[in-house]
Amino acid sequence: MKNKSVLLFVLSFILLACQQVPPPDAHGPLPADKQLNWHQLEYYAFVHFNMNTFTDEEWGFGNENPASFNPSELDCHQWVKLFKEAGMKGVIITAKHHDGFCLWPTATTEHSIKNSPYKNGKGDIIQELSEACQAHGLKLGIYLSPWDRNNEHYGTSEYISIFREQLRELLTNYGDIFEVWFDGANGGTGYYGGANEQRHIDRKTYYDWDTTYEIIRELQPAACIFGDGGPEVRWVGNEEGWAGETNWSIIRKKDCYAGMPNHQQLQYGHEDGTHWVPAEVDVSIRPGWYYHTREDHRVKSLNKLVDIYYESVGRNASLLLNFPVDRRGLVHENDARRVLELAGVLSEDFAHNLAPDAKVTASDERGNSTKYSAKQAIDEDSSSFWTTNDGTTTASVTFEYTSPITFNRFIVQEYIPLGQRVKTFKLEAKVANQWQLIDAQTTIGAKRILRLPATTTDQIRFTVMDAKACPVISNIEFYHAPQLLMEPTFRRDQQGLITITKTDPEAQLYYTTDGSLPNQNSQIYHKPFLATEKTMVKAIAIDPKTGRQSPVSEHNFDIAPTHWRVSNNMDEKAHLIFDGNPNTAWYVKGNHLPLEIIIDLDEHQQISGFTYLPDQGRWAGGYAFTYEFFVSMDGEKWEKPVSSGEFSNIVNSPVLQTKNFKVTTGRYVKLTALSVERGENQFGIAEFGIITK
Ligand code: FUL
Repeated sequence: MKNKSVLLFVLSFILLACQQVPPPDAHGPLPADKQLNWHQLEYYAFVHFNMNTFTDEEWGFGNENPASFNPSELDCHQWVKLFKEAGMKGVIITAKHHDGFCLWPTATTEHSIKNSPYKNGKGDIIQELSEACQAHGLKLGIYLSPWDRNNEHYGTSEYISIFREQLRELLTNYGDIFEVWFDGANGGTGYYGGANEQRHIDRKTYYDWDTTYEIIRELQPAACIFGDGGPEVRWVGNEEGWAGETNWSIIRKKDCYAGMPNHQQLQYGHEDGTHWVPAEVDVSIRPGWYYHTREDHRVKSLNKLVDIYYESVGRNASLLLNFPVDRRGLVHENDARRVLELAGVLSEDFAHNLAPDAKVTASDERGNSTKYSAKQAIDEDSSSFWTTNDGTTTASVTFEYTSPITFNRFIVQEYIPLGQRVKTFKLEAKVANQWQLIDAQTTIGAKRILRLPATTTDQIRFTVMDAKACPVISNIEFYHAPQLLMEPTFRRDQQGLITITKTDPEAQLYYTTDGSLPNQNSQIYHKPFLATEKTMVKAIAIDPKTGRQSPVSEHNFDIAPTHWRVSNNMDEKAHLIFDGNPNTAWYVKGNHLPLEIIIDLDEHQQISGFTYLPDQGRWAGGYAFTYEFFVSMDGEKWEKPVSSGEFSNIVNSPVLQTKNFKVTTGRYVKLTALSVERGENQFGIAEFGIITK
């Protein structure tokens, strides 16, 4: 009898522990259901394909002729199949960019595909993409630029009605839309129906965004709305492909809007945020967002893409990777190959999860309930979680293995339906009977992935050191990723000495300068070599032990700037713009605009273009925006500019700017910054180069 009542007591205790311990209360701003669905996507494609593809621009002025838009082999199935194979879950397309050209036969303007030669004006690329997405099971998103440099009414309320009508068409006729993407670039010069003028708008009031959002919520209630500061998904504050290591999914909404100053704070979110507005990392696989033949060889390297993945998806953000679809209407072979290489690396990195093999114990489990035990974090079920008693903001989980494991990747996820809570955490491993710190970090959020030095151990300890409320962890994983053989990188100094660098000490470098693909039979690289003429260098790293090969990297060097000098400025640092080092910059300063540099090339050259790399510093400024470029025989007589215009999008994306023009002979060149962005009266240059015939 006595035994029976003990048993009953124990049983009811267990039952209580299992079933009746309530989960923790939610903490802080929470994600809406549609945002929770969006968090699941993690990785999806951006497609910049529109008028700029055909005019070789990044930002069209708005006066382009619809007749220019004419892809020869457009195949949305090719894009979507590739994206799917690469592991992506959706695609967002530039239905209308700043130049106003519409990829669908809208009733709102004549500036659309219906007046282009494509399918004799009967084409509809949003329809084609929507069908391809449905056929291959990807989600469709829409980029609709609020700024419209074509529309005559831009700047008035009439344009707002047109813009909303365009949105209605897009959200009504093409099935489910998962994200609506509003760009932050707004107002400025444009064609505007022939007015050719500057139009300013008040970014905070002009669009009356709340009314526009109502349309989206009515027509596509499941779609998330992207904008610089949200409302539902936010920009990450740069176009370089990274989120902050500290990255809160919450922001103080009142401080965030398109064109906000200090938009860099979007990289990190706000610990005291008032709304759930998670970050999306948008970055292009090439320097530009749009296709330019000259960038066929400038597809981001595999290691860069791997970094981008880990620094976006691995830092509590999603990754929106852009493909500049080419003039045929296809994703270019080089881009396709590279993104599949990335998929290959990721599937090798995350091939075998070592966490479920461990015996896990936690320092604290809520109400001693199995429902919230540490096991729930390694069960590969994201709806279950480990959590602690209320008031506990420091707690650990220890993983024990019967025999040592080696790991170099760590994944941890918070159960975000209850809010983002963890402020700091660390990871330790027992090595030679001592706990050793492997890494200490700040926020977690929907997903945090750490790349770590490979560690062999039979005990690992994960500790939440500080949290806003008791930690709620839905998932923990460990992996042992293979070493990645990185492609070599190049640098050439002012004298013309080319240095090739590898990251793997074991590997051997091979290279060619005749355009052929390098292999084990090519020239072995031992030390820097001289190349002062136009030279295409290709290199590969090969591990002699395993035979593993890096991807091939290549660089097209023009003539070396051996004897060049800035002739209108004696500053001793001016040579930094020719030193081949993108991380050193020089500034032309003055009391007023324009600011100019004159370069003496030492000899006459046949010049067909120039390159300008702005200061690459993270908080740099002095970006030339509108410019003129001149060529002169003697440095005294300057004719009309051989090239002029703008370095579109330079502030968001300060990548190498390339301008081509008709071949002109001269010894002196002049680059004039008519206007600069970020920093008055200073014009910053990291590198300057010319393109010879
Ligand atoms: C920027 C735009 O100005 C670029 O052209 C591009 O569309 C990028 C995704 O957003 O702000």
